[in-house]
Amino acid sequence: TSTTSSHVPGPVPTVVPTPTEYQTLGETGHRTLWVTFALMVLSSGIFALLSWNVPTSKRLFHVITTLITVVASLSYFAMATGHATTFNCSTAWDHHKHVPDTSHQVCRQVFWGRYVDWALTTPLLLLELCLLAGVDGAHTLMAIVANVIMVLCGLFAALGEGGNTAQKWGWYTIGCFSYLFVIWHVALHGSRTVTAKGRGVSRLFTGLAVFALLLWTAYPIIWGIAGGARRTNVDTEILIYTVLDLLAKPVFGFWLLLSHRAMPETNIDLAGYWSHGLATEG
Ligand code: RET
Repeated sequence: TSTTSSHVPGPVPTVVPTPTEYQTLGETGHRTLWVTFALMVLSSGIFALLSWNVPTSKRLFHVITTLITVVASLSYFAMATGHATTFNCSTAWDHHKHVPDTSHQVCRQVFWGRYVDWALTTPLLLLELCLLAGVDGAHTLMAIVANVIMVLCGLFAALGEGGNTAQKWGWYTIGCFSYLFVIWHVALHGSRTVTAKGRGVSRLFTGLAVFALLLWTAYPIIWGIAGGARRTNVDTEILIYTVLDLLAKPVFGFWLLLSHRAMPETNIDLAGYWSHGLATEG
């Protein structure tokens, strides 16, 4: 009387579904996205109008500034209509005991459209600062590429494994190093070259650069608290980024364009480059 164990009925394994908590935007966040979209469109229109009586050869700053808010308008339109967003799910985290909380998982809404926006607009903002200060092409290019790497690191951190993983905080750390490289390049080379442009341009550059430095530094801090550690809700995250985006794009843009208009020495002669490209040496 031998029985084969494979025929002995055993307990049927039951799969207990892990409850999921969705962290998604609410009515406030949704409205904020639409209002920001409207303000970005309005700013783009005003920036375009400001170049009305300016000859094309002197419109460089107008063109770049307008492009920045146009890109932001597109990104906010996408986010407000529910595009450019996904959910990043992971086991919950117990903030008191500092251990994973396996009782449920958390799926948080991530707006990856922001990173597309930043990847295009932050290089343009840097380009404006570098052009204003007269930073050479080599250092401008390095700052811009490091800046794109910084934004991509943020995107990988946001879309990679959720929870408190080495992957997420690893990407974040690499992004922060890239950011330090950007600051170092623009501040060091900008402050060196701008002095040749006189006191007026120096003061304008210093004002804009310090304003940008303070604002930009807030982004990785907010990212760490909201997107990274998930300690704020999605609506609060949207509100804070909106305030920062409005200061970093339209307010920065108005400051630059209105000062530029009053200061002929900020004009940059790109006429030859525009029409003929760069000449060879010798
Ligand atoms: C991330 C995460 C990775 C580390 C660092 C970041 C910095 C982001 C910055 C964004 C600036 C955005 C601006 C938008 C303009 O409207 C990507 C958050 C350092 C500096 C100025």
